[in-house]
Amino acid sequence: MELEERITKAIFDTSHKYFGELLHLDVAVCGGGPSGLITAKYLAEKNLNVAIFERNLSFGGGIWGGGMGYPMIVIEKPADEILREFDIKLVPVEGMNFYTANSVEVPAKLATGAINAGAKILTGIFVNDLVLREGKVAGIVINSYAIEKANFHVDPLALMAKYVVDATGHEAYVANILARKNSEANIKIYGEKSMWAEEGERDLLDNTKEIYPGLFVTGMAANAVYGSYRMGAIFGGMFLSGKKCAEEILKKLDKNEKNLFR
Ligand code: 48F
Repeated sequence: MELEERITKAIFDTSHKYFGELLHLDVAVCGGGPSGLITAKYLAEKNLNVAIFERNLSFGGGIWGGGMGYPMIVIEKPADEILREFDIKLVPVEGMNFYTANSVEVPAKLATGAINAGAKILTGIFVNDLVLREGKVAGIVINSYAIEKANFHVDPLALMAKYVVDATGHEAYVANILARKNSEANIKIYGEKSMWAEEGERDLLDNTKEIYPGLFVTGMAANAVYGSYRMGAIFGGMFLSGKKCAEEILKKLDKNEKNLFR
């Protein structure tokens, strides 16, 4: 066999196995920004089959750009405790209750943490719809983002999941799809408000929840669903929201498993 053939075969064979492991996920996380990466890490470390689907070729969402391109983000307490678990350097800001961190170091280490915990990150994959079963979200519909962008009429593929997380940021893309295509779901999406950092951060944890059976929202998507404020380059709420989302899913999984053995 020529080297070229062997390269192609290695890629075909391993990708086939890789996608095979995604056919029935415990949790499908839509969007690889800060909230999605954190959610995935805390679920994967409990030995769950978790994958993140990110439309761009890189994970990290809105972190890379820092604040208006300056390479720093702000993290307030107590979210710094989460970043310490990922070994991210935090610089205290004199007289303030917060830290700065580097906008390249943060996504790189969050993704490393999620991958080391066992989560898979698929890039270039667009979540364009949901699979529904009897009043519950039961999976995601995915396509290559390159195909979506080219506007080719190419049918997508579907993967099943016990839970789906909308971590798509300001667009709340997945929740919007659920609301727009399924009137019987009776979901109202309010859309995010203009900036008010303190209020936005405060609302975020309350807004992080299961909005429809099988579908959780985290990060800016949660504030967009419930019409709360945006907060700009302060990220503590995103990390706390990601962790809360994982904890809520773990509670549900725990309850469901117990019901099974009753
Ligand atoms: O936007 P993003 O970083 O969302 P987040 O985790 O964090 C918000 C902060 O970055 C910032 C902020 C801080 O105060 O307000 O904006 O809530 O990450 C969302 C990711 O989801 C991807 C998108 O490319 C980005 O990387 N995404 C969006 N829609 C889809 C998607 C989709 N339909 N399929 C796959 N990925």
